[in-house]
Amino acid sequence: HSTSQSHTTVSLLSVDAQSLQKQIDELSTYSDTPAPSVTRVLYTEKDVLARRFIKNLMGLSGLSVREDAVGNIFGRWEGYNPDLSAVATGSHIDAIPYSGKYDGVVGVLGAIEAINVLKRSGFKPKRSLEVILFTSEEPTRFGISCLGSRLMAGIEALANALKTTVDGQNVSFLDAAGSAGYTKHEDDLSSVFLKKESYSGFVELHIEQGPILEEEGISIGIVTAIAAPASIKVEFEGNGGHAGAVLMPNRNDAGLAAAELALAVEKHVLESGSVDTVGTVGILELHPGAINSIPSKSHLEIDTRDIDEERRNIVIEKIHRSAIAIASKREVSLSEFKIVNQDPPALSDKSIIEAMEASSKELNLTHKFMISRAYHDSLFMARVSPMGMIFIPCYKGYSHKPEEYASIQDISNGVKVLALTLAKLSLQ
Ligand code: HGY
Ligand code: MN
Ligand code: MN
Ligand code: MN
Repeated sequence: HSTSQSHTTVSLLSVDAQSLQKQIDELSTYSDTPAPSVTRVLYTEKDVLARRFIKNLMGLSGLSVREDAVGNIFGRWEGYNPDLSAVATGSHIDAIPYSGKYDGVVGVLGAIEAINVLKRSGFKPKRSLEVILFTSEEPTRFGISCLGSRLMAGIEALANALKTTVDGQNVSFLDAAGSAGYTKHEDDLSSVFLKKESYSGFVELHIEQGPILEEEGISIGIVTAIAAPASIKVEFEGNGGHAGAVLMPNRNDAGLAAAELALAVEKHVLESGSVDTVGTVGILELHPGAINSIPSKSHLEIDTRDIDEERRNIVIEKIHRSAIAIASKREVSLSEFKIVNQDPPALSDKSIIEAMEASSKELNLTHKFMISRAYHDSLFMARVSPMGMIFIPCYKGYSHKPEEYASIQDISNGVKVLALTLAKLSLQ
């Protein structure tokens, strides 16, 4: 294996853009909502169809496919030094309700195409290369984000919690996993934990989900850090009652308590002192949900993030104090205040940043360092392997909505940077 291997000639890197676009389009049809939206939730029938589609493509690319107990899927290209820890890449294909067809997908289909690009160029990997389809990155079904990569990172608390976790229809995680062909047995969950040194590097290709690259006309984002995400579940309970008969002084309206807390979230975020602090109440449900019945129960789910972990934690503290204050003022009970996750940020690894930057330069692609405000499976892979992320522009930064779009040209640029970065890391 002469050193010429180490200079994968850039000119030999050719992306089959037409097939890649066709694959993106076909994958988007495995959806529970009509085009152009995509809804694909963990372990549902559409998710299983999409997994089959990806496993088939991995096979066509000559990758050997394995799946772990919860459905993380690995496609491996054996290197000529197979005992060395492998280099991995990958992302997710689950999609939140009424979202788009590029979030996550670009990093799975693009990763398989990056393997094809390297094979077509005659490249031979020293360290094996693996494409990972993380079983679910979105929190949609069980309220747990990055479920597959959190488990791979060896988080015991999650393995325990999953033994009793149920979804909104009271289906247990293990029954749902079993229905999709994965484990039904709780003691299999720890088998998902990655062995130490499994990977010498992990790189994820993803759309930016922000407007910067498109606005500045830059082709590639080199991610230096991923912001710190947190999510909170809150419930208020009051006496409810007849919307006509109960006079205002006699009410303890759980719905108004929720509304007031939602505005308090906005207030605490805005007073953080930084534009990098964000807060969202994306779920707000009222029970019984009848126009003429005073809400006796309300359920909110709060997402708050910041690139500064301390500043984010102060916001969580303030939200908690407001929830208690609102409950006592309105004489409702705060029946639940549960911090579902409160994760630290992750930093990309210096050597991986260098490999991504060198690859962008060799490909003559404009690039810039930036942080990721969205979280990704990379946030947890960073706990078990040096991590890096490659961003490509997306239309007006739109994401988590059907108007999400990335051009096949931008996707192809990202695939080439990924391919060249994987080649460099594989030969290290
Ligand atoms: O919400 C996120 O940051 C990710 O796109 N699921
Ligand atoms: Mn997403
Ligand atoms: Mn994503
Ligand atoms: Mn009535």
